[in-house]
Amino acid sequence: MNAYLQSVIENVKKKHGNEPEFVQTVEEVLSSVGPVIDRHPEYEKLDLLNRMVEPERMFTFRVVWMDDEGKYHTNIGYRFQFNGAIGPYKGGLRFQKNVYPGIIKFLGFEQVFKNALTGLPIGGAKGGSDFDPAGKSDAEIMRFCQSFMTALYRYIGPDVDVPAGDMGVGSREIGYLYGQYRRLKGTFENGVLTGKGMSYGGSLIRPEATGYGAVYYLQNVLEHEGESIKGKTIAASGFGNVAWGVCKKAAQLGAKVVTLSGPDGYIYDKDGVVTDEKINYLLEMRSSGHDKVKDYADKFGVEFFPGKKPWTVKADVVMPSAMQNDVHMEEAKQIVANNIKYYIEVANMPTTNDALNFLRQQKGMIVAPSKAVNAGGVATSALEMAQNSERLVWTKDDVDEHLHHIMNTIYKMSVDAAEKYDLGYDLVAGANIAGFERIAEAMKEQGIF
Ligand code: 2IT
Repeated sequence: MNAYLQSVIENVKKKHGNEPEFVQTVEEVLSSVGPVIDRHPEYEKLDLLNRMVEPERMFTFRVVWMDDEGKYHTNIGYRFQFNGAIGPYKGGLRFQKNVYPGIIKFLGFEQVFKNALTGLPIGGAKGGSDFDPAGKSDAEIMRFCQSFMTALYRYIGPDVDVPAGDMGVGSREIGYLYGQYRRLKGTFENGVLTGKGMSYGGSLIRPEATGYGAVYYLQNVLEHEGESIKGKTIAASGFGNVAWGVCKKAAQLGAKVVTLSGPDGYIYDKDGVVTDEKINYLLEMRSSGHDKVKDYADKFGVEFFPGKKPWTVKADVVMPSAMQNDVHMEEAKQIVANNIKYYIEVANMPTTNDALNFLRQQKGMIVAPSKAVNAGGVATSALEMAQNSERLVWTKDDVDEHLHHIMNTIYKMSVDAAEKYDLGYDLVAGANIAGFERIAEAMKEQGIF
């Protein structure tokens, strides 16, 4: 490996030993870009790699809120504005009790490359809080969001930094966050947040976009292999917004998702999550706050496997759509043993690096990386920003067509980038390189920063 590259990775390992998720994503991304560094010696002169692994700005803030009993609680809020070279910082907020700087940093770093890969003018950021939404009342969620935004509003804006949702932050939270932003600023700047409700500037298809985009990407992969999506079975994990969108688009195209998972285990539905009733029930399960996928098994009379993940199930396609590090080495071996040809990451960093490398080495297996596969979500957020600044609303078909086109382009850019550096058909390296090239050029042209 290129010596400069190696030294940057070593530095990150030394400096961030207590943030393993961040080290993991830096190693994953940078291990792809050696050929680019070799071809562009000026990148080392400009020390681009050390600059890229250091967020432009990151800050924490105190978020104090009162529960329904009048008790005070104190959480930490985060916003890491990682890289703004190609557009305003853009990325979600995650509210989850395990949030700490290493999680926000890994998500922020991934977001930079993902956003660049969309071809749209959006920089990368991430934020959130260690606030645990489980079991909180609506009023508690509202007070928390108001307090969070009171601390954050000075540092964001439609041309500065545009947060959105992630785990634990959906349209309800975005609504409360935006209400507080508007109250504090006294302006209707709704381009400051994406994932909004339709009544105040949200975009049609944004809720579905991550899952829809993932399935459009899968279609590109299947087409490359001369196969059709019709009749394919998909083993997915998770049962949140992303898995929901995957189920919905897969069903529309004649494929079926046969597994879903939660912290309590997984369900196997041999008929697939294909009817409107089943697909809509996922939304109910999510908003109930139970966080249990067993509810699905109880309602539809399918099998439930407590405490297990769905990676032993035989299917045509695997789509991990839950969270980071969902598939480890043991599970990757199981997936290979089951002769699964398509490994399509959907959640952010769902695979450990050793498992990912193992899967990539399998002959005949196609591995697609999440930063390309799930980029339809943030891309549609950028379409929401465009609609807000144009002060108009696009039709559902308009947004869906744009999304579809963007996903095809992301796929093609990834394939082309890998070919450009003689790496063959490598969707993982291609995605990293295509994103990297765009950011590197923008940083180079903008001078020292
Ligand atoms: O991981 C992601 O890309 C998101 N959570 C969506 C970010 C966004 O700004 O829509």
